[in-house]
Amino acid sequence: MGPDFEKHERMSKKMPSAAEVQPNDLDAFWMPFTANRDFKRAPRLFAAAERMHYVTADGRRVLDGTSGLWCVNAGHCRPRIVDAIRRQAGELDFAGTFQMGHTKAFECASRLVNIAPPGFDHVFFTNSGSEAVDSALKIALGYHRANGNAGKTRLIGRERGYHGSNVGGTSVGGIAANRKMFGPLLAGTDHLRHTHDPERNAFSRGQPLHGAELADDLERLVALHDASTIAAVIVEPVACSAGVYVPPQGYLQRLAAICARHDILLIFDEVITAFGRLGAPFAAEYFGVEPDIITTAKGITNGAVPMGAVFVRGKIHDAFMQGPETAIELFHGYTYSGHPLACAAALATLETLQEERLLTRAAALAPYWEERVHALAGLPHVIDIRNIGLIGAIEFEPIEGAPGRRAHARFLEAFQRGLLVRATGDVIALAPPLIISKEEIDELIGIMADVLRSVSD
Ligand code: PXG
Ligand code: PLP
Repeated sequence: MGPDFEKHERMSKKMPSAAEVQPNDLDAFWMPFTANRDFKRAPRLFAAAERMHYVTADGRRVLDGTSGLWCVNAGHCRPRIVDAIRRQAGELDFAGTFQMGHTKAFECASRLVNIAPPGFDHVFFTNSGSEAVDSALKIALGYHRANGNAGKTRLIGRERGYHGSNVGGTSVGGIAANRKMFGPLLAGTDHLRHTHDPERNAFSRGQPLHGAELADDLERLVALHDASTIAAVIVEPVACSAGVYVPPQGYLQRLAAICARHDILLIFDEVITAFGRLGAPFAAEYFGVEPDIITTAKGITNGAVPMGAVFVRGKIHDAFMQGPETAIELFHGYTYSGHPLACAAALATLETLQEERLLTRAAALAPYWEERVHALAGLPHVIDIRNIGLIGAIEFEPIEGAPGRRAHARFLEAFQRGLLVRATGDVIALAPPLIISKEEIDELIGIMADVLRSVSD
């Protein structure tokens, strides 16, 4: 045992266990998307997890109604995935993928394109959804330039869209709170109208009936900017983060047709919807739409190691492969693109998802889920309920002058009662791991109903 090891041991002995962390120790970590001061006055800390449950630092079991942050699709701490990461860490900790490689990255890419929609033959690795989005936007720009259309540079997002927190994703994102602090952001972006229409579509089950025509908003932007300046449109097939907006019937098909007509690339941001959330491996297949690029992350490794991936069609990859063979084709990438631990985790995740048929299980559960989620209609302040696949959303009438407070209060009460949900605006979003049983769905909805009855304001 060398001196380094002893030093490490001494240091680790000084580290408090999760159960010993006191509020004052919470100061250094500037938490993302969190009311830091409020959180640190009464922290909510997890110390362990298994399958459908978290265990808090003080030993309470909490049913996971959100798959962590929409990522733990196969449930927590699955042994095959844990073992694969452990083994990989001892075998090859790191190898770069710039002008070098390692076998797991190639194996992982090949396995992933096998389950991707037909035609998505190539995959570019990143470490998060945000990086996947920024990579996809750059690939779209490079694609048009390689094809002699260097003027096609404008990037179109959608109101209420979330595409991560990097500068590109924030720029095409459509959530005011995420944008307003950061100045003009990326030049040359614009946004489609969102599709939320509670007057016509409240309490829709699955895809709402009204709103396919909102896709024509892209024609408005084409008329304004001209198609020769537009590189790509990026949308989430189901817009989850800003409050769960299910696409109206026919909307995505219509958007894809307009993109094709104008040589505008269609990017589906499937960071949440890929890997089984809707009951198909990818939302593109679920909706029967053919985008040009698909961004993924989260469920790709079951949340166990950070990873993202951009899937591209052959025509896009091949457009870059025209120069001399010794020339680098895409000047873009991350130190940890295709990290060995992430690749090991992704391979083990894929095996778990396939062996347990989890990529399609949500389709079988969806009718029961829909029934149970909509049973919450009529409870106090509920103004809309939405669902698709294994996703649900309950929207509350906002308190005047205090938007978001109602959902936040219900999120806190649910946590006290042993259920993790996610509050966004005045919406509670639900997306449990795909291994959930019908009894656990009943338990989740039962706790939610108690919460909605017991919180009075
Ligand atoms: N695109 C989409 C569609 C996402 O949902 C990202 C990109 C960014 O991924 P990373 O890995 O960089 O976070 C996301 C992430 C929530 C919530 O509660 C949603 C996300 C992240 C954290 C919380 O809605 N989505
Ligand atoms: N900043 C500096 C100074 C770097 O050297 C690097 C990578 O080499 C980066 C940022 C980018 O880091 P990453 O590749 O992990 O995204």
